[in-house]
Amino acid sequence: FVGKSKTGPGRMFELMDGFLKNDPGSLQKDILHHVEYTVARSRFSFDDFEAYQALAHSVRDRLIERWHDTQQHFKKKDPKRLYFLSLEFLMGRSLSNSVINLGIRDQCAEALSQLGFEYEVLAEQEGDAALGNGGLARLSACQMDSLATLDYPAWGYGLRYQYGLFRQIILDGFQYEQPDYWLNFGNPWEIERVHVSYPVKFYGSVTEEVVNGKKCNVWTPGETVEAVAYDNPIPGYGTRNTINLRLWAAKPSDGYDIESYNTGDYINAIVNRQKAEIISNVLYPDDRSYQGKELRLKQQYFFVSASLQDIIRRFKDVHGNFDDFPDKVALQLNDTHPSISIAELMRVLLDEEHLGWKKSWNIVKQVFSFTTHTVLPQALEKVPVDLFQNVLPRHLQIIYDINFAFMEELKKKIGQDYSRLSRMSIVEEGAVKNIRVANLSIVCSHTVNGVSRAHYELLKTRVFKDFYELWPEKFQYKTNGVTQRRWIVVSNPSLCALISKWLGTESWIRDIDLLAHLREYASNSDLQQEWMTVKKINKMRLAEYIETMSGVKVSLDAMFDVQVKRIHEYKRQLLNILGVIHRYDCIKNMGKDERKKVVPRVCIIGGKAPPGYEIAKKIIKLCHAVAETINNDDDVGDLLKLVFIPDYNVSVAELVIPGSDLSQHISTAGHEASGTGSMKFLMNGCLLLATADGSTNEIIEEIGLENMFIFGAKINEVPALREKDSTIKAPLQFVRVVRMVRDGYFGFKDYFKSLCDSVENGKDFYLLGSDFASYLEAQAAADRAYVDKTKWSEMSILCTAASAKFSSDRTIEDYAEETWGVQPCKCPF
Ligand code: GFP
Ligand code: GFP
Repeated sequence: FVGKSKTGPGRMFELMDGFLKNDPGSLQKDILHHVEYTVARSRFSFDDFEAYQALAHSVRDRLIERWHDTQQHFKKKDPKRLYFLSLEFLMGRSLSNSVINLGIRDQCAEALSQLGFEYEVLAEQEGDAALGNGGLARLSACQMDSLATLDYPAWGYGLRYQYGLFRQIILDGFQYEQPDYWLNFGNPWEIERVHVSYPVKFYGSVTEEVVNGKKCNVWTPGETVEAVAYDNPIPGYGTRNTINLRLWAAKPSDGYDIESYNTGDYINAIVNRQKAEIISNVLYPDDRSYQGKELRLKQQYFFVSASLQDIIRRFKDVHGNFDDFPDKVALQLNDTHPSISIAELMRVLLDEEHLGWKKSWNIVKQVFSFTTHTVLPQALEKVPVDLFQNVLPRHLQIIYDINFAFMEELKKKIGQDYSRLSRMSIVEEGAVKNIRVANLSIVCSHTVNGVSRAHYELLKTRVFKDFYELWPEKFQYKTNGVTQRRWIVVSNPSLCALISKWLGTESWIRDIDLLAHLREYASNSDLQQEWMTVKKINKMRLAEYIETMSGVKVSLDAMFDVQVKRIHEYKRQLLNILGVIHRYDCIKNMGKDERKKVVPRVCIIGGKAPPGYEIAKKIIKLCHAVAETINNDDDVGDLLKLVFIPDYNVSVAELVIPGSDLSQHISTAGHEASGTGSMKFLMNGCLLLATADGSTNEIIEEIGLENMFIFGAKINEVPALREKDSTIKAPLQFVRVVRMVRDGYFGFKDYFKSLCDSVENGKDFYLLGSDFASYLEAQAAADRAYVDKTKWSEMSILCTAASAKFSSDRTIEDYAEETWGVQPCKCPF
């Protein structure tokens, strides 16, 4: 291994005698080295956290080696690269995932045990990197893992928020938000790149000037902020390829502000500069309506401007002109959040590269692909024109020009249908004029993707119907997937070992289709027994956690029934809680003999409510109030428990999901674009109780209705049900349980009134009432199935076998082939 120069750094590599070794002895030496020189502690006295830091740095060294080789290899081969632009990445912990993907977990454990430390204990020292809200952000993280594993020449780009998603604290059953200053104790998984930084400009004005005899628009910005790169190596599994997630942090620009300094206001000049850092300070909690927020627009532009400067710089390092740009660059827009990059690329090509409108537009329309993650109209971002004009005046001009050309083209096709023209326009007219970011993304992208087949159908027939009729060829879908590395190998090691034993290979970790072979053994009683033993171990882990967090002791014989996800009315945690109240009410009214037949349940709910979402917060409080009553009722005992798991995040999910028997995915049909939680539960052999919404429809095809508990209105039935007054259809049981809440059975009568109102008196938009009876039937079917242990274990095995389709490896291969046009580029060992 020889570098460029015999006297320069290349010589150093030669002296290093190749790569770092991965045997326990070498790892131990490295850990001690980092204890002494990185953590600066004595090698004779360091605690768990310091040992974790030293271990993390030893692993990071190995990541960096691979990362270097991968980047060099990509440089040499110059393949078409995929750039994944996303405002959110929910990475969780890095240590556990890295040691698995590098194949050094057991060696690390051995090295540590000789030093007197336990690997599992150290892994718990790491905090989560929670740079995202929910499904969308965790999907980005899963997709990065698949991109690396499948050797795609990909980069992720995003923002390095100083504060991740808020921490949820529960006091007296109410949610409180606490800032998550996740960088407090340093972050060994990132590499600060002081030399990789770009100026990002805001505000100012645009003037028309003549440059070299040509009329040009010249933007004179009013503020410049520096974007500094922080690189996060993402290792693939079973490959040397290690790709990069580059996150930008805002720093004050180095430029000299003569005016402020001349006026003598030195201190204020510095304080003002510091304000630049605000841009990358905080992640917006998902309240699904960002309208009018200047900081959010600045965050979006900040990260795409820096990313595009970096991407164009890398391209220009090798290419003399832009002709090959679309053959070398694919830009993926993860939802509308990075869509301002369309106008930014146009601006760079027009104003800085002077390619002219036609040529620039021709490039732009070939490089962007857009994936939308929602069906909710209120979640489609709009930016007030006034705000745009102030923050990004030149970009607004460009968007107007794009829209003008689009409207002209459209008129030629559809004539003077003004209502359709106005619906499709990128500019929304009205009391407040807005830019419709989704329309901009569709007009300028070559491909628009949905995240499940059902989502795609809704995009075609409802959300983007006008656009689909105009450009049917643009629309595709890639059903979401999750990575089996994180969701089985890391989070459920016992199940991982069992699967490998029965399949006779570990290859399924890379080649997920092999998992389907588990079907062949689903009815084998030996496997069933081992399978249920693994489940029990995981349930024990979860039960211990529940006791620590909530003080509630739960029985391992009970069915663990889980719903964990962001709290939202459409996800219907309220339906779940009302179902629990019904179960409680039934038990209370039973005789002794009848009670003997009850299947014991532990109902587990977890998730964060967006800080400004009042109803979601009331749902959390209701859950606690009901739990308080049930869990303290000796009459009920182990037959029913309700627990709320606070501060749900990726590492909590890694504990909860393997220990679940049943999980609920019960959104009102037509509201969940895909859903990915269900896939993680499926992989872990957990049965699903669900509505036929989002990707569940495809899960049904893989596993069969007989192995699931499906209930409720179908997507196409929902609009008609809403037309009718849904309360008319609500069954008596529903009226009764809502009445219990209204009447103060669980206390807080006045506080819960608006929650009850939201599902009664003709206001039950999410159809809890009309789905209630079939929900209870599905729950009863789950109880019956749980009693037959043999049947239940067979169904559980079939769930894992059926999860093969829902690996993000499949999703990424489909994107690479059908949307991005990128090929694997494998770095040699
Ligand atoms: C990348 C990395 C650099 C690294 C080079 C060469 O550069 O840090 O030195 O690869 O390995 F970011 P670009 O692809 O950004 O040019
Ligand atoms: C959103 C959608 C989900 C979808 C994910 C990933 O998740 O249906 O599965 O994106 O595509 F709502 P949340 O961010 O809302 O959790």
